[in-house]
Amino acid sequence: MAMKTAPALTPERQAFYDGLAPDNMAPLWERFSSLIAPEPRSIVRPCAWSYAAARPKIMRAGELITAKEAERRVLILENPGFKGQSRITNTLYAGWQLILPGEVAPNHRHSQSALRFVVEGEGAYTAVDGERTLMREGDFVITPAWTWHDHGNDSQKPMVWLDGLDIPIVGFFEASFAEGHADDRQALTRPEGDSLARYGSGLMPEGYKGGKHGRTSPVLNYPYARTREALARMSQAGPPDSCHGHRLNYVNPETGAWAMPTIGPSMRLLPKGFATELYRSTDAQVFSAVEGHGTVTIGDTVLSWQKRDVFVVPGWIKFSIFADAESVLFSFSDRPVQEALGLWREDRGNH
Ligand code: 1HN
Repeated sequence: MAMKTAPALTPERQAFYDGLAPDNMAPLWERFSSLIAPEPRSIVRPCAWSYAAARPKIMRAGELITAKEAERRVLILENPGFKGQSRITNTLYAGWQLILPGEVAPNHRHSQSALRFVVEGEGAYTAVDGERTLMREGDFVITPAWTWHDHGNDSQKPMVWLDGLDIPIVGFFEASFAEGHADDRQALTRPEGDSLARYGSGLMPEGYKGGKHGRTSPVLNYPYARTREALARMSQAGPPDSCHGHRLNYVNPETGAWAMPTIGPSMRLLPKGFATELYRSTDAQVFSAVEGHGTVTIGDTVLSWQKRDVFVVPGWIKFSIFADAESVLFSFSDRPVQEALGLWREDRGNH
């Protein structure tokens, strides 16, 4: 049953309400329905960003400012439902970051957790907590909260990756701390590939108690080659899920839970010609296409996407993704937070 609508507004009542405002009080019964929605109605708008269209602007940014001067040279992907607020969804930030050959993005740390999803280039690095990883297209890389991190590009080609951060979540709690470092590049204490070997190989070091980065995965880089291989084998072994295709979530190998406490990353493979069944969940999802091309229908909106494009599906609106060619899509959302708070819901459309 629908809940009550607001009671009638009489002049007497209005005068009473006006008299409450200076005392920093207000009548709940006037606001009830806007405070407690019967079901989610997201402010997030369905939206797509074409990488081909954006690339000249990303490269122009590279002519206008260095990574060092900018601290991070990023074009923010801003949802039109949140103009001026640097959000791609209600709870998450995203942007395309460029690092040119020879550049360094200086060492710093902050309370916000970050993910990097590599869109173009090969051989630039990010260093986190004493370990450097050389990145390739499709790699998923984690910067846990409050870890020192710097980026650099010793390759011959530009690199662009999609940043995903929990900035609005940390902002909601007014819990942001950040600091820079005297040295642009951090000291390296472990060889490349160390965290993947130790924690990301279905093995764990003897005596390791876990929690190196709190609830965040100790694996720095989940290389695309491995993820792609897993998806290929999964797709050969059985049919796709009707709503998700062949989908694998990135997890923390210590716990089996999401790889990050605030951001839930996934990768899915959709066979050529496959259309996902109508589905909705309370988390708005940000997608980055790695391979293939197709469309996504979100309510009444149809958006086209191809390799490297980003699109956003708001929470609790039915959507279907269609793949014109065999496609691989990376995605992330705030689902771990919703799950931790007991808020997450999904609806597979068939009930
Ligand atoms: C940040 O530290 C990075 O480390 C990227 O690459 C984007 C956006 C806002 C605040 C900090 C990075 C960021 C950021």
